[in-house]
Amino acid sequence: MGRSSRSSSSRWRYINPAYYLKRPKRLALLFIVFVFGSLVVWDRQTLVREHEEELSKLNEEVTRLQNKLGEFKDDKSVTGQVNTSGKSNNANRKPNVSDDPIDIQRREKVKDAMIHAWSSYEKYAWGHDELQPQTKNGVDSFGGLGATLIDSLDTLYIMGLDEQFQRAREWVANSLDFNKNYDASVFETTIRVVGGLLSSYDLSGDKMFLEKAKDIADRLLPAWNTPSGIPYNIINLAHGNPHNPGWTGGDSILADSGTEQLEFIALSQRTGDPKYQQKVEDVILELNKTFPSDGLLPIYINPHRGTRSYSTITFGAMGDSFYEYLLKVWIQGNKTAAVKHYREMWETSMKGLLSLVRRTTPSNFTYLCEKIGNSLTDKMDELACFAPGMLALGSTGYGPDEAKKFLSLAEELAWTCYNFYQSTPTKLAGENYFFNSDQDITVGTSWNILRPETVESLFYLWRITGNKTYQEWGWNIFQAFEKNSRIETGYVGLKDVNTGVKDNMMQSFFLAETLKYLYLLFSPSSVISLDEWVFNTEAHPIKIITRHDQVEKSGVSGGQHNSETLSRARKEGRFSGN
Ligand code: DMJ
Repeated sequence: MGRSSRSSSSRWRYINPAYYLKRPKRLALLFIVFVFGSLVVWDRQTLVREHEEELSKLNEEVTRLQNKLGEFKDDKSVTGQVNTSGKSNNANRKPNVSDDPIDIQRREKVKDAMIHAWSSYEKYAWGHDELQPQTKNGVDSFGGLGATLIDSLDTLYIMGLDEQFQRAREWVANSLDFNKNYDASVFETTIRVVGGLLSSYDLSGDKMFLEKAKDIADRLLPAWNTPSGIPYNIINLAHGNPHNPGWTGGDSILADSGTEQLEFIALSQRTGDPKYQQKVEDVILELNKTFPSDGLLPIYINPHRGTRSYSTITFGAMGDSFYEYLLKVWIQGNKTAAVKHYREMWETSMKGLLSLVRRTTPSNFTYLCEKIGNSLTDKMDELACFAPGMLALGSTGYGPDEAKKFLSLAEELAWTCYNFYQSTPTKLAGENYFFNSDQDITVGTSWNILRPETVESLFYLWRITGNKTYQEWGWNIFQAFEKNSRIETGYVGLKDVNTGVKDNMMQSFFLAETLKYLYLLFSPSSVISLDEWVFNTEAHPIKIITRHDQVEKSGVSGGQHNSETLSRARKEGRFSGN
């Protein structure tokens, strides 16, 4: 007993600091053991991390090689991964008649980028809205609807990433739940979720996607129940209660209210239920009642009175896609009389756009001003860089002289947008630019969040002019993303395009839009042909379905007859999914 207590007390002395203070050699020994131990642990952790990274790279490589093998087996002479027939993924690939070897190489690189972005999302943020690559976690910036997953579906499909598409499809079928007590943005949910699901349906023919699109659209629909028909911009997905954000002073935002037409018209066409189309077309009819002679609307509209509030006019944030959809609904409607008023409104707005065009000194860069009241601001958002693409796409509907004028304006604006990228040390564009006399372009807000607008325009210009310069510009932008934004665990934006300091967010539109437009920039024009498909503002291709031209023949124009036309067409069975 006495012995054991002595021996235990002698063991305790080893944890008494005084013991070591009297014995410096033992203290030194203890320190060396501690340092050595820490090194061993640290080294093991580094090895594990390196091993994990190596493994993830190997996995990506395996997926890439598997895909290559799949393509090779399917058809040695085809280029596109896309199936535009709406049946199975590997059917109906277009022959590789005029495919350039450099294009093939480049789109493989873009596909590798998609595999890297997607694998990172799968690994660290599966089912969440977006991946934060630096901290390796998911965040639910859109209410937990799997925004990146849904936004990526059609890109995966077009690139022929079949296994990834199937895994994502299973998640949508089994885990996607819209019954969320969450105040969702009607605009963001429509362009990403409704658009992504409809596009997946059009590409794959899988009815499950259509059912899901209908489910979420039904939850959004009460937002249009306002006295003017201009929708509220926020709605709770589980409980309804539509309203506008506090910071707009009760107003609805122009882009948020006029960028649901493509998706909801497509939904009516595919379900045979006119209610979706009716709601969104009424918005345009309401705006058309008092449409100004320059076709430019301020960003705030009162949903009760349908009137415009004193606010900025812009082709950038909060205005942009309203103008885009005027043109695209006309294209979606087969340019028939039933959609003539969309084209007319768009052409009016393009007259307004011309009034905002200015040129810099000394280099003569063309840009679009913003306007409030009668005064112009020499500022342009990168977001407005969708406009060159829109002008190129719309130019084909004009007579020869006007077409030439608008195409040439599109080319000038695209050159400016490309220089938004080229003018910074990282070769990535900032969020907006100012144009001061004798200084050409100066970056304002200097972050870059992986936005797509410039490559989107380069894609349209390449398709419409066939000028390879646009491919070169797109390739340079892609390389700048690879250099500055690619990290081991995905892609991130930059907090500052001057310093290259990175942020911690992989935006879902990087996979939906930026990488898709880049991939298509290096693909033959038969892959998602612009004659058969129209892209929504989140780059989700929607199949163009023939609108009945009976309205055209009777000389009646205007959407007020569309619901009648639609239900007649439904009875005649002309609105099937594909
Ligand atoms: C996307 O969500 C859409 O392109 C939208 O129209 C504008 N903003 C982002 C991309 O920048």
